[in-house]
Amino acid sequence: MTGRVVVLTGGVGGAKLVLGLAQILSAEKITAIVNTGDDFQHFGLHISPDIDTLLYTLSGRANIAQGWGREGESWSFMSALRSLAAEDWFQLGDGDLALHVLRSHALAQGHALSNVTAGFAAAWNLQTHILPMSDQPVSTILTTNEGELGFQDYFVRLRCAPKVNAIRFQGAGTAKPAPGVLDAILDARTAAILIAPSNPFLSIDPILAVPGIAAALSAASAPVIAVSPIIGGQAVKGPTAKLMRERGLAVTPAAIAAHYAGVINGLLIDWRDAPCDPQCPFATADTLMVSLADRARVAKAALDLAARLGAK
Ligand code: FO1
Repeated sequence: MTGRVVVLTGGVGGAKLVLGLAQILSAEKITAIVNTGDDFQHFGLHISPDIDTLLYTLSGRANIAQGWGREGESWSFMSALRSLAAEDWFQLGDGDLALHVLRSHALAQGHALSNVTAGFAAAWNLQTHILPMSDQPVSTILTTNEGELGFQDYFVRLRCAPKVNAIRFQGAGTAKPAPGVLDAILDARTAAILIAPSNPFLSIDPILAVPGIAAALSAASAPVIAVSPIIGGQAVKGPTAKLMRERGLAVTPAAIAAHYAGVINGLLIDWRDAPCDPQCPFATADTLMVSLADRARVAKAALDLAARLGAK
């Protein structure tokens, strides 16, 4: 695979696939377009969880078991916060705080999120291009049986318990793709565009909601391949299957393919869900990613499917 690869990603599942790609490609050939719908203002800090998960994962700093934050983190900030009777449902580790403080400071000075993110990546010698989907704020808002909730309230404070009736991406209408996003998608050297096995509704849909991105995916010569987030009728982690059931969808690769209809050219499904006809070109693999070798295997299987389909 000599071409460049673009991957749309959010959350821990997405970071795993990007790390897998980095095992089989030189990192500077990878451009990650990262969901920022989870971004969150907390105590005056701008937190970008999906960007930070990717920075930590690619730099070997991630707390892999936890799925977010840093390995070996300390929590004196949180214990001091609790001593002051402040809300403590959202854990901010001492090292993690450095990203949030520096990002908040830079944004307050008028720097763009994409520039701040590139600065962090450079500081940690990461060659992978990590682009937020937009430099403008786009906030995932969930309409639930417990009212309207911001993403982190739903995901962390309420542990995804509320029943979700609708999801919207506040600010998407006036947001623009961040610098480099459309160029990477439309670059003739891009051989494959992957949609990571992130939550389609909460991590990928916000990216597709940024005006111009879905159209660029359709116009790109590179095939768009999604990696199914479903394994054996379940989601590996997080509320994907619960959200599908709440939408009256079967928890199957065919439902994933239908959700991405018009955007993807192929779907990589897990062998545990076969036989299944996702009504689109597909390949089957073991998509469970536990080890680093697993991550590389899934990345390779997705690129092989892209190569099989060839340029559009
Ligand atoms: N997830 C949790 O379940 N509990 C937390 O306290 C928590 C804190 C946190 C702090 C910074 C950060 O970047 C992510 C954090 N996350 C936490 C994970 C976060 O909610 C998710 O990574 C994404 O928003 C969804 O993938």
